[in-house]
Amino acid sequence: MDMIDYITPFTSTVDLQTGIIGDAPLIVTRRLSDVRGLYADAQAEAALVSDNPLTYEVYYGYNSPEVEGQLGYCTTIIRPGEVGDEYFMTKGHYHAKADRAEVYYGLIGEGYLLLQTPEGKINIQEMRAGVVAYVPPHWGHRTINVGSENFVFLSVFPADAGYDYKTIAEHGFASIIVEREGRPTVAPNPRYQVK
Ligand code: M6P
Ligand code: ZN
Repeated sequence: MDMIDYITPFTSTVDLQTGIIGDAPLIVTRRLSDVRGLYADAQAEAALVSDNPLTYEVYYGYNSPEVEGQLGYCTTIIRPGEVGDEYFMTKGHYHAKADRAEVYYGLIGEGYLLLQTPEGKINIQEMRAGVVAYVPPHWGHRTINVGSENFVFLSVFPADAGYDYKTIAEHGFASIIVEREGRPTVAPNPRYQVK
C-alpha cells in the first residue's frame, strides 16, 4: 500500500473585528492600478489612478497544495468606495477547473455577490455578517462592497479550483452594481461583450 503523506492538522484565527488572518502565509493586495479596465467608467477610473486607492485584500489561511482533495481558505476585505458610481469590487473569476464550487461566509459589512454563467445569465445574492453563500460549479463570481464600512467574508474552495480571470477580462459581467439615489442598483454593463 502507498504511504499517505499526512498533513498535520492545524488551526488559524480570523480577527472578527478586521477579517485579518494573523499568520497568513500569503496576502494579496489590490490597488486600482492592479485592476485597470475593471470598472465601467474608464474616465472615473483614470482620474482615481493617481490616488491609487487600495480596493481589496485577500488573506490566505493556508498555502494549500493545489491538488484534488485539498481545500483552500481565505478572507477578503473590500474597502468602501466607488469608481464613478460603481462600488469597489473584486476582479471576479471563473474557476480554471470550472466544475469546482465554493462557499462564502459573511463576517463584516454589506456586500453583493454577483454570479454569472458563461452564457451571461446573472444571479445576485446579498451578503452580510452571518450569511452563507453557495457558489455552484460553473458560475463566475465577483463580490462588491455596497456599504460604508469594510465588507469582509471568508471563502472555502477546492485547492485545485484555480482562477480563470481571462474570461472576465475579455467579456466582463453582464451587470454592474452602482449607487443610484444612495442605494445599490443593478444596471447593465455597457462594456459587457457577449461570449
Ligand atoms: C474570494 C475567493 C478567493 C478570491 C477572492 C478575491 O475570497 O473567491 O479565491 O481570490 O475572493 O477575488 P478575485 O480573485 O476575483 O479578485
Ligand atoms: Zn472562486
